Amino acid sequence: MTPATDTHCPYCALQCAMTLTASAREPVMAAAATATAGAMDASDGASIAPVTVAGRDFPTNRGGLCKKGWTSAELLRRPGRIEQPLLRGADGELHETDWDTALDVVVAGIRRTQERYGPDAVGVFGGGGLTNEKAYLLGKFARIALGTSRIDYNGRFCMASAAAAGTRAFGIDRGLPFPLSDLDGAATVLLLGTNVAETMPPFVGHLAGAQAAGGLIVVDPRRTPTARLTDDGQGLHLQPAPGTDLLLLLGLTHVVLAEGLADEAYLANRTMGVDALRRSVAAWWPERVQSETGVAALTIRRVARRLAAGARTEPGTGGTYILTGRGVEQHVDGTDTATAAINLALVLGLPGRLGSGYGTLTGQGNGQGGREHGQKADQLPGYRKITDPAAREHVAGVWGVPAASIPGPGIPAVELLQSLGRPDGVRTLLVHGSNVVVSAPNASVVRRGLAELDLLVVCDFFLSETAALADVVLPVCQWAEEEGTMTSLEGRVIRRRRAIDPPAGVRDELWILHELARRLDAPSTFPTDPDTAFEELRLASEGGLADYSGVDYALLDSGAEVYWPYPRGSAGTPRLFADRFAHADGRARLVAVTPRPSAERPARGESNGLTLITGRLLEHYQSGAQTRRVPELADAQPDSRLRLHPATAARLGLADGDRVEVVNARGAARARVLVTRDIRPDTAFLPFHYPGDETANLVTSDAVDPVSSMPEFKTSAVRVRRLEPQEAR
Ligand SMILES: Nc1nc2c(c(=O)[nH]1)N[C@H]1C(S)=C(S)[C@@H](COP(=O)(O)OP(=O)(O)OC[C@H]3O[C@@H](n4cnc5c(=O)[nH]c(N)nc54)[C@H](O)[C@@H]3O)O[C@H]1N2
Ligand SMILES: Nc1nc2c(c(=O)[nH]1)N[C@H]1C(S)=C(S)[C@@H](COP(=O)(O)OP(=O)(O)OC[C@H]3O[C@@H](n4cnc5c(=O)[nH]c(N)nc54)[C@H](O)[C@@H]3O)O[C@H]1N2
Ligand SMILES: [Mo]
Repeated sequence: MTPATDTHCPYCALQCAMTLTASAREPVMAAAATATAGAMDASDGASIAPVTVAGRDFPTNRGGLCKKGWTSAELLRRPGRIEQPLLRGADGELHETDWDTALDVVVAGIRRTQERYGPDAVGVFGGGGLTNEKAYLLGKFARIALGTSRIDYNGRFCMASAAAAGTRAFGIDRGLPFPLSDLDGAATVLLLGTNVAETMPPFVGHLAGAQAAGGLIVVDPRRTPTARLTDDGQGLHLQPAPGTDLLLLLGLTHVVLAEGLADEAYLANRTMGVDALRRSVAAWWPERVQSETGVAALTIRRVARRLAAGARTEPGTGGTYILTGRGVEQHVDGTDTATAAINLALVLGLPGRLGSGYGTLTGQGNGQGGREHGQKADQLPGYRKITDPAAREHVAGVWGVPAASIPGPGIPAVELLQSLGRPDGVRTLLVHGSNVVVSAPNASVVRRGLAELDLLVVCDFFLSETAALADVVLPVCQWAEEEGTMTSLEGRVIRRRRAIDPPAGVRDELWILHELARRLDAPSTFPTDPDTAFEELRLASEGGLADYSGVDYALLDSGAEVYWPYPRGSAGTPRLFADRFAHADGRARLVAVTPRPSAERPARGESNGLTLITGRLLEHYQSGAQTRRVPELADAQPDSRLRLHPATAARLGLADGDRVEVVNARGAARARVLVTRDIRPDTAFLPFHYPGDETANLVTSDAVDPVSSMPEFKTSAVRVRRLEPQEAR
């Protein structure tokens, strides 16, 4: 038995602590505990070391894990793992090759594209699941090994609007500016557009205090498992029409101001812009908001008073928190909606107050760290702006290159994907940690663009739907095979630990970047070991907003609680904003926002026009590239189910289990009907975890928020059409 390894879950930003135990060559025990993986793997039978997962006590998950966490080790040795580089041959198929050949093909392709079309014709698409070390070096690789500005990542689909709103209001973007366990003492928690009971199950434990106090308030067009936590007097579920949260928030802020519930001293001392804010909410009285959102005026008043009551308790006891998720952010006005939530929190005086606050729930495993260290189009490490001359000088100094050699800002993810294959667009694309064929909006455009590329290179451990289209697939280490750091949704920096050896033909992504940079005669260094990479990241981040300069592996390994900003010589920052916000004058900005119409409301006169919202199921993670390969998870949710209200199903003549197509001008996604009372009659819901003709993103819009460039995943105008038996599979 090898010793147990303490690490964290590979999936979401909660980063639940777990212990992995790998045992060498154990006898296969049929139907071994579900948390023991590998035992049932027939393909390479005896060579498989079963890895056992156990929840570990930690302030966020307190020993708990969800179904995905418990089964995560299954993926370490599934059949289908890519164990050698793959190269598309003249026959159009992918064939195994050796590393030298694969890397030479990649470098020759990059050179060809650069010579013909210039450096910006080579693009890089990163991911919020990459460790800090990999995300940092990917940004560096793009800028100085490829010399391209064309790098962005899937966090643009995920956190960009909340990040933009946080930066605009507070001057800094850390999803939760307080430790998650602070929520335990709250009497009131307003959850806007987040379904934590399915997306971060162990999070629910932190809501117990608010539930017991009758103060959990969930805003979701669906009666989700999270909304059901409010049953039996434990709180309230508000079920607005999709995309109307901004109005609801204006209404709540209106009531707080109109009823004298605002923290006027806080507004005067700690904020700017209150006069414009007052004017902007003046006309949004509750009855008017009711007619737009469907939430009763009485309820709006009740919620505003409840939020304010918590805001006026002794600091640290029975406070109020306002938290947002993708449900309110993935809209064309997502930044403004998150801003409206921040405005409400500021008017109540919550941010920076002990035991109260505002936050957004970061999604991907390293969604927080992944948006700090330079894989974003407009960014350099340490959350620096790539347009800021001082930032460029600093980072160029660390890299040992002239500042002028660092390209300027690139283009955001959706625009980058729209440019694929165009003469003036990206013609060679390197993908690290995203399955865009399934997860990007308006997916058929992305599929066409990928097919037009001169060269597509995908690093992955499975043949994801995107990797399956690649010219070169480079197999990389999985979470339990690599070392590094992740930054959780709390802004807490944690260690990812190697528990087992990767398969012999698989390489660490740092090694791949190093080898490509070397072959491209890149300046500077591309360290292959994560510790050295982190040492460089520390220096590059020093003095930036996301300053990690006081953090090192020894500190992290000591078990210390490490929250950024952590400047050298400091003790880190578990709680932000106690005395000041990050703007130069220390004040938060109230930014007046107004609703904007969306093209995705159902067309009038359309008899079965519905608003489609998309989101997540407990059992699947994102594009499903990983979880669809875990039998227990795939069996539980084998195919895409369209949630429809019974009245809507009856109107459309549809019954549970019917095969349908969800259609609009962009495309069609297939699903089976699931009739449920847990959704509004004007709304339908599809999970986005499925490939092929079940891909929900075949109908979503690639319209983006003007501030954050985040796409509108959460509202699409659709019709539903029954598939005739001969059409159904
Ligand atoms: N099981 C599982 N867990 C995950 C993930 C996963 O794929 N699967 N992904 C991780 C990642 S990257 C992320 S970003 C998080 C996302 O975590 P969440 O934000 O919790 O997830 P979603 O399901 O995308 O959206 C949340 C809710 O928003 C609601 N919603 C849709 N439209 C609206 C609207 O207009 N207004 C309001 N108020 N609500 C609306 C949906 O009904 C849905 O229940 O989850 C993380 N955890
Ligand atoms: N309709 C709709 N679409 C959505 C959303 C929605 O709510 N509705 N949500 C959006 C959101 S919030 C997000 S975050 C995106 C996520 O969607 P994607 O960006 O597609 O994320 P994943 O499915 O996690 O894809 C990650 C891929 O990278 C691989 N991978 C994992 N770790 C690593 C690594 O360390 N290195 C490399 N090279 N590969 C790795 C995995 O095997 C997988 O194939 O989807 C977005 N798309
Ligand atoms: Mo996400």
